[in-house]
Amino acid sequence: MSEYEEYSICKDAQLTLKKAHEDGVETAWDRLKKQEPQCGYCELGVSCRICVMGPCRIDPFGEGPQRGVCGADADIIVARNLARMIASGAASHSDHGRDLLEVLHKIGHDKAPGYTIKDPDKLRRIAKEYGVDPANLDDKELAKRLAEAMMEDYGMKKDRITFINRVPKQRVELWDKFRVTPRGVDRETSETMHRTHMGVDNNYVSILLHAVRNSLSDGYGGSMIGTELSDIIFGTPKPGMSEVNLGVLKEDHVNILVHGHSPIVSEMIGLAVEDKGMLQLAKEKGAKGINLAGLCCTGNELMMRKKIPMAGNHLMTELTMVTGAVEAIIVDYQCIMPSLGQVAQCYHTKLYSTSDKAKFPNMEHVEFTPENAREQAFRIVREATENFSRRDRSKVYIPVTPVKNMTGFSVEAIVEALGGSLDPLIDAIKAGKIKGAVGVVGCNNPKIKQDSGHVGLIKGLIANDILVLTTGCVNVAAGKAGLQVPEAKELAGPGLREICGLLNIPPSLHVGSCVDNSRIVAIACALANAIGVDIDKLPLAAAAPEWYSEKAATIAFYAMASGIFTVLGVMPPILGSKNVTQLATSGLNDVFGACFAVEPDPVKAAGLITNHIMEKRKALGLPL
Ligand code: SF4
Ligand code: MSK
Repeated sequence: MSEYEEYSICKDAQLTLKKAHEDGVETAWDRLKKQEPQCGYCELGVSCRICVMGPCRIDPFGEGPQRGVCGADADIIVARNLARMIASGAASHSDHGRDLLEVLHKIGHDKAPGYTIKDPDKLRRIAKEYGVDPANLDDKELAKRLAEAMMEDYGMKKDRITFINRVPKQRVELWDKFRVTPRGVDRETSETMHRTHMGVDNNYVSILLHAVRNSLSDGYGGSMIGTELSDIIFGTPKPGMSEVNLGVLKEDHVNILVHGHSPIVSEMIGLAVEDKGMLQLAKEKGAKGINLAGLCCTGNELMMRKKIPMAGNHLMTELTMVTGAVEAIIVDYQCIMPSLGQVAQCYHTKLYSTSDKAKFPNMEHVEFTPENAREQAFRIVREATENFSRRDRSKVYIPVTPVKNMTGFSVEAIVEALGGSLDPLIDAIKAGKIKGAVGVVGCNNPKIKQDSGHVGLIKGLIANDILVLTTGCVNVAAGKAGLQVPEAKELAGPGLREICGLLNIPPSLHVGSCVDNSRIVAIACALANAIGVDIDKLPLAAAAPEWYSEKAATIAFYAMASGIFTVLGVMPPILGSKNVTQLATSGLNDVFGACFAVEPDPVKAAGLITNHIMEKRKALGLPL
């Protein structure tokens, strides 16, 4: 096995990594090696630098200090660190949602040229959920009123956020009982920061319960608002075919990549690359056209709605430039490695940051606002196209051809594919043709062979007749492995194969970006409501086999608190506290009817999840 086969299961990653080393480019894998051994205290979660009486560390072997200078023990320190991770994840998703809210509000005020309401029916449906009567209001007025109603969810005007109304009654009663029902999107994050300040909450259980509330303010608040508004403004996704891997780059085209999470910037870039004047300019520069492709979750947003191909997931972002065929990468925020500028120094790629809150070394900053987005997009696309002349054609290396990937499975699209209601899915689950469903979500992490966790787990699940829903970086992994095309039904068990054949869908469905995990919990709520049970009674699970990000920790928490058993492939930094570890891996079951497991081996993880699903089926009296 070559060194590169140890890093990734993907041919495009292996081959471009080899070239990266030949070109003298350093990647995340190289930097991980230089970091090793990583700090054991931090890995266990027992280091604290919350105040400057510290930094403090607890000796995990019991011989050295057992309390920080303030007196905090391992339980308090681990719980506070974990809660702060969750607050950061919730803040990231929710701030992304807020940016969309701002665009919606500005559409209502005619201050966002280029942005429109692409799904007016959904605007009306969501307005009703928010108690705004759409009758006699045009789209613009309604956009304004809905935006204002949603803004209240961010503050503390209400006693609970609005989308809690989607959650089964039994679950909300449980949340109310344990006082974890989220009140305001920003309020819960702010309270986490307050509680974890020195000298505030020093009970590890109540710190973690609030962390649950904070995560729910993301899943049913910021993320859910982000998803629904993206659909309203950019269109609700419908199924269709696209492509994945580095082969989506075109040797004879100007290649432009968009990277990050928000569709606000990429939507305008998408318009600019189709402009006739730009295409003319590309031809003058010797290119056949302009090719737009995505990375990470901005890529997922574009793929879901416009079927624009994806060049890669998290660990592919540096490697795209090694092809020598990328004229520009335009980033918004989240999961963008600060190393990109360093890699770009070795090639001709131009990098642009676009958000006031996300600037990077060796990247040009071209700030986008709802008012100027169209103009700025044209400026960047023009510069990228002109940059084609600087490409050294002798160095271009696109090592693979693209693989097909079916995409676009929004909740609405799934319901439509099922003929207008979730009943056929429920019937298939009841009959045992589909044993259950699992959200496989999250990132790449160089500590795990790239995409091996995702692909191994999905193959194991579908073979056991378990339907998979993917978001985030998993989509690219599953797509490259050929798991997200209708033909992949051949890898599924007999029941799932039959259903996929009838509906002409893959056994692993792409439901969107990281904020779109809210689609998965929305489906779980709808299933539970239709059957008349709480979510924890359903044969469902979630997994994040290669997670790295604080946002993934938040997603895992809101999945668990919704009653969904969640398996992580990478250990969170909690082992330094026996109490917190016990609570996370079993104690939470008594509260939420779900807890966490950590299992890096995807085959074993598939086994754990299958057993869990079978237990849930047995409890419901369904055939095994
Ligand atoms: Fe040390 Fe306590 Fe300050 Fe943390 S909060 S750094 S444990 S003194
Ligand atoms: S982009 S959060 S690396 S899934 Fe959403 Fe991928 Fe994880 Fe970022």
